[in-house]
Amino acid sequence: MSRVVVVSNRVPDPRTGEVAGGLAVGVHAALAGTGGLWFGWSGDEGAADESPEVLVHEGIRYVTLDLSQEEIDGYYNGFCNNALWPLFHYLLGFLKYDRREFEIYLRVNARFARTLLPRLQPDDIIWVHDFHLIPLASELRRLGARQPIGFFLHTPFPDYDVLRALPTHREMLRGLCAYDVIGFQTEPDLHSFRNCLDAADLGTIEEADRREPSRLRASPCADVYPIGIDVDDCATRAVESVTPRPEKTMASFGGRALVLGVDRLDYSKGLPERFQSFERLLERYPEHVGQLVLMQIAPPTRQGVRAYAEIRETLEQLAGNINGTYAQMDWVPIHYLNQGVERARLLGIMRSAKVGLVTPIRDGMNLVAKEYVAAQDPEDPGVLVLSTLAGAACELDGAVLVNPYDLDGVADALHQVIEMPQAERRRRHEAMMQVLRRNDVHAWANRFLEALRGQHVDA
Ligand code: ADQ
Repeated sequence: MSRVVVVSNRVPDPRTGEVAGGLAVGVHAALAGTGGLWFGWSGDEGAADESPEVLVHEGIRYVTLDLSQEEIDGYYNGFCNNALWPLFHYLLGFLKYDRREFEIYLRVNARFARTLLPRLQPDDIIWVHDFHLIPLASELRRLGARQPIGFFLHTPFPDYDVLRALPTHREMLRGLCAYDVIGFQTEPDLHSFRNCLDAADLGTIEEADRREPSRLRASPCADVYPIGIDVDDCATRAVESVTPRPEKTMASFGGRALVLGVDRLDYSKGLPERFQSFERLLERYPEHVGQLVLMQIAPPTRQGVRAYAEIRETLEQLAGNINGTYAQMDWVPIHYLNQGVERARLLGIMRSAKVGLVTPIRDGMNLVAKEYVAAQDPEDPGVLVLSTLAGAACELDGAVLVNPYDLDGVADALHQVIEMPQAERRRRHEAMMQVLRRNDVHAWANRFLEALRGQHVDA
């Protein structure tokens, strides 16, 4: 079977033991099966001309590059996180475009291609992840790579009227069209992509094709591949870790019902609106005052980007104000933790929470929603309150769906689910578990790789 080569912005360090997150789990299984290669940024700063570090761990070859400070600023903090991230999340108010950063983004992609090319074997299949690496396929093709190259976008893909706010949107679309297979999280993302191709009228792609000696194509094979989780792993870890630690956590809340939010600290996750909705709940349904605790776990990320420092400040102020207004001697409404939590412990806390509150204002999928469901006790499950603007809402119709901008609507939903009868909670949970098992992370990776293998010239 062809070797799988995965390329992603960051590559996890296998020496730390923990393979975090859904992407890493799915990709890891696919790589382990074929003695694969995982290529990307080490996460460290270093001279741009240094050769990559190679580490072989359990049959997988990890090849990582350092980036120079200029590259980190221009490519990662700059074009990726100041332009593409807000653009793809429909949040144009956060969009910052700088032509120099775009050029550095292209340069980093070209450097990735040059470093990767000599390490490729003719019958490899190459799976590229996320918006950081959109131009990688065309760079590899320019250098003569003929292997099938696939791309999976973890974020949403925006409608054309949003996409065209980016001055270089045509270059980005052209970059995507150099892939053989493109995967999106949901049908609406795929639909937007197709509309964008039509609207941008990329006839010029074909011209480019004729000039390229390689196999650039005008219409890549695009489809929906919703990312999933390792359901049994989540459930097992949740059960194992629920005693004794989260019991202690619960004891510290005096046995009160827990409403739980778990997110990277990111402005797309709807955290200020979430805190305000909780405040609205206490205002409009005073019977919950002193009875419910909102625990929000949100470790800081992308600290080199200004908007992330700002969201952190906003949240600290909001939590302070709400706690200041409502706190009692032995109770504070919002327990806000600005830190990561070890995975097993996190799943244990999820299992102890009566409500999983997942209300991004835009999200490609949202794995926390899926992990929360998998972590529940099937006999007495908690309820997932989920934003209609998360990709996960396309699959998890057993959740109570809310619009995160509608603070009263979220407050009403919280009030409703706290009293939800056990039979209804079980029915909803069972329906969602069926979806999670059908579309788990292994099914996701296998389906994508199968499509990619089908593109092999000799297949
Ligand atoms: P993210 O935006 O990072 O991912 P998400 O899908 O929720 O969002 O995945 C986060 C992962 O990190 C989850 O596995 C979660 O358990 C973990 N995590 C979050 N907060 C944590 C904390 N405080 N401590 C420890 N672990 C924590 C991007 C896209 C998503 C898409 C994924 C996968 O933005 O829409 O679902 O990729 O495709």
